[in-house]
Amino acid sequence: MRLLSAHLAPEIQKALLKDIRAIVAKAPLFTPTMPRWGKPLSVRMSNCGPLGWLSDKSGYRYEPVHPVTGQPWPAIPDRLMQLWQDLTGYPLPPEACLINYYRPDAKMGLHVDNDEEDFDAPILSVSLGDDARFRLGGRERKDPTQSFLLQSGDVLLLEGEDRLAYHGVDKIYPGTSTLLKEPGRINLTMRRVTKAGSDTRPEGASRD
Ligand code: MD3
Ligand code: FE
Repeated sequence: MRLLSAHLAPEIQKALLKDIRAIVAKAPLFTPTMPRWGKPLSVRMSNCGPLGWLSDKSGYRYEPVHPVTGQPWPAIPDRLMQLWQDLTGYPLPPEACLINYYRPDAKMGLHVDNDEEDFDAPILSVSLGDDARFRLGGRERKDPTQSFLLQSGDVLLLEGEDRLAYHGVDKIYPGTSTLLKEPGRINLTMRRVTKAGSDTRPEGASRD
């Protein structure tokens, strides 16, 4: 894991927030639920990009359309595409940018991100708004964990071994940032989902 503290200047954070507001106006935040029993998660979500992550009674998965509006997800903002390019150097663009919205009482339990096909691609995450206590463990749930503070403007790059590590968000510290109008936190997580552009190319097309 590479934590780039205060990577995004306040003006950039504001511009990014404006981009996210425009996305959420078209693709409203929804409340995902746990697979099978349908217990709501405390984090609300939306997405941008060709694919969006969601969770409902049928399970965790990526979908090309919003679960409520049935519309395609809005495009990933150029400045996020650029950030992916600059920081990951990965040859393929991200396909999904998950938008997590945490009110002060929201948290995210320890989990692994493994609904993607491409585990070789890194994950890039951006934090906006109030501080959060983030926990990173190992490949197994019982492995020891370490806690970090994530602050507005921080960028996290997950690659290699940490790509499949357990992680979660234990706590939001309301009132620690003035970026958002209300107490809370936004996290953006960019991911490559499919291997080598299988979604956008005709069957059997050459990649070079
Ligand atoms: C470490 N989000 O959306 S972002 C998620 O702050 C998620 O909203 C958290 O976990 C949040 O899945 C953490 C940083 C992050 C993202 C993916 C990871 C850390 C990760 C994948 C592996 C290990
Ligand atoms: Fe995660």
